[in-house]
Amino acid sequence: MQELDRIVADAEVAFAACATAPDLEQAKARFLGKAGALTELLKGLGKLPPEEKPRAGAAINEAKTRVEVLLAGRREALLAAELESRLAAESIDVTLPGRRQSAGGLHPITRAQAHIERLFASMGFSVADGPEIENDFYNFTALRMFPNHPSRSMQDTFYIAGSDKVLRTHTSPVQIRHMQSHTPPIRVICPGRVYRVDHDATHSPMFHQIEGLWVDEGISLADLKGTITQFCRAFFEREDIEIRFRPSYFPFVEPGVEIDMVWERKGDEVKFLEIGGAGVVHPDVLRNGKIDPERHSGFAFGMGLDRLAMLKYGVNDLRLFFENDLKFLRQFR
Ligand code: 2NL
Repeated sequence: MQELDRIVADAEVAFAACATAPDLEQAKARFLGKAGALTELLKGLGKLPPEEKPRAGAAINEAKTRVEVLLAGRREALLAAELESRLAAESIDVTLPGRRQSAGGLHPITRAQAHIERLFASMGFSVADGPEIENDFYNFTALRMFPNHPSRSMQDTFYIAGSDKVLRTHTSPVQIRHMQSHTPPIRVICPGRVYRVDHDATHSPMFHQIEGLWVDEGISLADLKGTITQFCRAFFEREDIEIRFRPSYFPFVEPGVEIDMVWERKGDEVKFLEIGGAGVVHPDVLRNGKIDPERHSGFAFGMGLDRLAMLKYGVNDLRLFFENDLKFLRQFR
């Protein structure tokens, strides 16, 4: 039975040489597998004389048990070693400083818009919004911009091919929709994104507009002047601000005006800045909004929100607002 002792000793050496679990399963096959050394011996029992069979069989089985014990011991040792090395590799250095969560903030355009909404709300205006993808009627026709109007050209407006859809070029369509679904008195402002084919230092293909509309009995340009003056003084936090109207033309108003604001006074010299346009809503535009122009009148105005934000925060390039440079944006938190 020296042969059995040798097999057990061989198994011990072979198992010890295995560095991984798959290696160990391979080595196991050499001793306990179908063609393994001990299995072969058991198969050979039949050839022995009957009186030797019980003792030889018992001896082989005892050797088999010893090999199985060795195998189990090695399996456990390999598992423990693997766990050990994973613990070492995946350990966490609890002395490292934490990753700081940076605080977000509102975009300056968003802040200016919220401020403007608040100021107009204090004068009784509500806020309305509507689709940025508009149809031809609401964006142009309802505002008396007839088919030959220059701003309807492909060079000026983004069209959606094969449809009557356009990216709205102003927020006026929101006001047409608002008039259709409300009855006077109407006091509403419509801030939002608008789109025109234009791109340079002072124009972006997407920019922001804020329009306002007040319709009631007997509303005139005098009400417009008071409203815009109050707004400018509150928004720029300067009580010395005055505004003036210059005659101008927009198809959706009659009469129409440009609004200038006093920005600087040097002795007798006064420096004005243009901040938007306005006028008395054209009777046909009121009709398109299902409002009777014989009974009601109103004013409307439009201002560039980006430009108002540039003036308020002292920003000299419109593009800075849309580049998402955190060094710029953080200054407004
Ligand atoms: C500008 C000029 C303006 C309006 C916008 C308006 C809207 C309706 C009816 C009548 Cl629904 N008018 N809006 C009127 C005059 C001028 O904007 O320079 N905006 C930046």
